[in-house]
Amino acid sequence: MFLTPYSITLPLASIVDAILKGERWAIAKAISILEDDGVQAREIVGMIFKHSGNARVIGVTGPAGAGKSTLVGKMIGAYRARGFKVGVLAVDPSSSISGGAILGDRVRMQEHALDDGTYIRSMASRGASGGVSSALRDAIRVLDVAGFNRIIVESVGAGQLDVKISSIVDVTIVVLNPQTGDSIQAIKAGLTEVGDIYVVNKADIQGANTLYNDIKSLVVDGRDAIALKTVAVTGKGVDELIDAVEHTLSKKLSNGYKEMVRKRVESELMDIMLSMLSKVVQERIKREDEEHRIIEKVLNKEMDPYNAAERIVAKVIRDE
Ligand SMILES: Nc1nc2c(ncn2[C@@H]2O[C@H](COP(=O)(O)OP(=O)(O)OP(=O)(O)O)[C@@H](O)[C@H]2O)c(=O)[nH]1
Ligand SMILES: [Mg+2]
Repeated sequence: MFLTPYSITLPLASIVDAILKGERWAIAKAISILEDDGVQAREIVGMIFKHSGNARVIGVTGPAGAGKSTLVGKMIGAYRARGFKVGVLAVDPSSSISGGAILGDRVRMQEHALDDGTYIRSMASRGASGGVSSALRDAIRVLDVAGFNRIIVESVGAGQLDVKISSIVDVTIVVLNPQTGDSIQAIKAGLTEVGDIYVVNKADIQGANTLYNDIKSLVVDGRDAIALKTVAVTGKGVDELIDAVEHTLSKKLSNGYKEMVRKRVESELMDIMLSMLSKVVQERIKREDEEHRIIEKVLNKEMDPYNAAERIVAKVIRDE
């Protein structure tokens, strides 16, 4: 069935068998392979894809230091108490610079590290040529087929990624805190449209009520969203948060879910196609330069950049 050499196919197939049995070593191995983004990654996806689609995925995003990891740690406990198996993927934009954030997340979530119904993993947002979105979508699939029925994705709201997350997950939680003027930050970072649930964390700190009221009036009112207050360090408000997530999930499932999933598939295909095309175009521009000195022609003003680009695109389309 697989056209790859036997020596590669066999271990992958046994990794996939082990994933389907929920074995942790296999999950870890598979996600590492996905991060490397080679042929093996595609083969794994090919083998698990038909089994996927059972888990519900919850995105937790928001500015750095808002308390996302602490909150996710408490959410794990609350979901475990309700009998769910919980997978956590922490997408970590800073890990290419230092391992500090990963370590911090592990510490905050470590009380669950030995629990069989919990799997926690940090993913670097660098690397994969399809961008973090593809590796993340596939890592979610791995946890999904391994039997985790609630998967939480933590990402720092540091730009594009947080907005993208909302097109990958089922429910998006935006976490803000009163320490850093977060209502303005949220508005600036484009977080006002992506959230289903807005959490004002650190409700034990002065300014939480003001932020909560601002978020309610600026972001939530008039939209189909929920605002909540939590104290992640103590777990206060976390049960209400889980209730809100589950309420939002069942509402979405009964109304417009098919359309949402359809859009999600479309956006995944776009990501994959653009990444494939980008490789083709990169190779092509190299070849055009070698064969026709195309870059030099633009440099020498023999051709304008649009003309040059158009010529290359035309050749790519005609597959010359
Ligand atoms: N007072 C108070 N501090 C909190 C609360 N929740 C989290 N913190 C503290 O806020 C700091 C940041 O918490 P994290 O959970 O690491 O925040 P984060 O949003 O995951 O941070 P990044 O992943 O770095 O963006 C830690 O020192 C926490 O102990 C809370 O409810 N109240
Ligand atoms: Mg964190």
